[in-house]
Amino acid sequence: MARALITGVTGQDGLYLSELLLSKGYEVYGLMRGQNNPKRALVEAIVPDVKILTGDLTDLSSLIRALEISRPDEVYNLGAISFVAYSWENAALTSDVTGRGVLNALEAVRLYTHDDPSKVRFYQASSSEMFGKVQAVPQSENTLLWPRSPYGVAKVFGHYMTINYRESYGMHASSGILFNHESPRRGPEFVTRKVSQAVARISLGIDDSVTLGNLDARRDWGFAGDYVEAMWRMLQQDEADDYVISTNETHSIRELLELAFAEVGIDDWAPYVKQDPRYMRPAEVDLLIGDSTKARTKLGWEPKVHFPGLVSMMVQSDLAEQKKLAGL
Ligand code: NAP
Ligand code: F7E
Repeated sequence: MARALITGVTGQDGLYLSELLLSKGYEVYGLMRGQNNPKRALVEAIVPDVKILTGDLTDLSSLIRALEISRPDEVYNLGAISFVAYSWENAALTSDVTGRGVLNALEAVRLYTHDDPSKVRFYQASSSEMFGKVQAVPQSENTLLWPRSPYGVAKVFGHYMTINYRESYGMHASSGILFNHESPRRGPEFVTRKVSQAVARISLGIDDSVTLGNLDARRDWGFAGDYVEAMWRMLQQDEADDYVISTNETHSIRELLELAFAEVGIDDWAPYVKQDPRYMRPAEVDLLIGDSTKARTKLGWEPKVHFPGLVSMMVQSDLAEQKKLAGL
């Protein structure tokens, strides 16, 4: 039975990846931080077969301990402070967790496998935020990185450190440069979920508006369930490498609003949407659109869910959840 250790198991991707690996017969260990993590119950409810270990990406010895207990064939490093807006307000903490945490995870694997670092395969959750002020359209593995936030800068550090450990120690370390991916499990602080939740509440008469920031930003949005499949496929390759994972389509926040409100029968969303500078960012990533040709060719991966289906899935899920909460 193959064994996997996932950091960030309480997050959106950690849950989908746990489900995928369990369905493939893996023994799955999940690293969880904190002495009484409020998301523990969620993990236990959704993926009860995951074995939970405590540890923190800022604590090297906790990572080594987790490796010693789980003895994994594959490590998926999904743990991070992942909210871009928050990263300006907590830049040092974001650098420690999202950046230096990757070095800790790589170093833990190197120390744990001192005789042969290639015996544990390693996945790093890199991000399209590394492209920031984009230097090419669309963005591929060869596009120059120009991060625009402390989060993006920390991800660039982790990305190059992963490549460096591969080149220095022969580690089977791959980096997935994933574009935005969403789902009903997305945190409510991210724009897609903020909109799907608000639309559900507005259509049920619970709220009358939603307040957002920049409506003109464009993102390449895919479905998280599809993207974790790409992570797994990367670690099944003979050679470790870096791959862009994207739908190769871009849409604006305005298009997101149009589709989300249309899902509940509202054609004109404008009366329900307010804007507030507090949701604007000090430096914006205006346009992201990926070129995932390499992943499609080498990994045989492609997204199954496209933007309209994703928005519909999220709004319908929030409608069901909000109805339940309101006792409707
Ligand atoms: P998420 O829902 O925000 O999950 C982040 C996870 O990291 C949570 O389980 C969180 O645990 C954990 N974490 C935070 N600080 C930690 C620490 N100090 N030590 C150990 N774990 C810690 O993020 P996601 O959307 O699933 O994304 C997974 C990974 O992919 C992240 O690295 C993210 O940056 C990256 N990524 C995401 C996207 C996307 O569009 N979703 C795109 C590209 C890359 P708590 O629950 O305890 O906070
Ligand atoms: O913002 C605009 C905002 O917070 C998307 C993370 O998973 O994907 C995610 O980062 C866009 C931005 O995601 C609001 O200015 C407008 O242009 O949903 P988001 P993100 O910043 O793209 C990347 C790939 C990651 O790696 C990250 O971990 O939406 N926007 N109004 C807003 N965004 C938010 N959150 N809230 C608003 O009210």
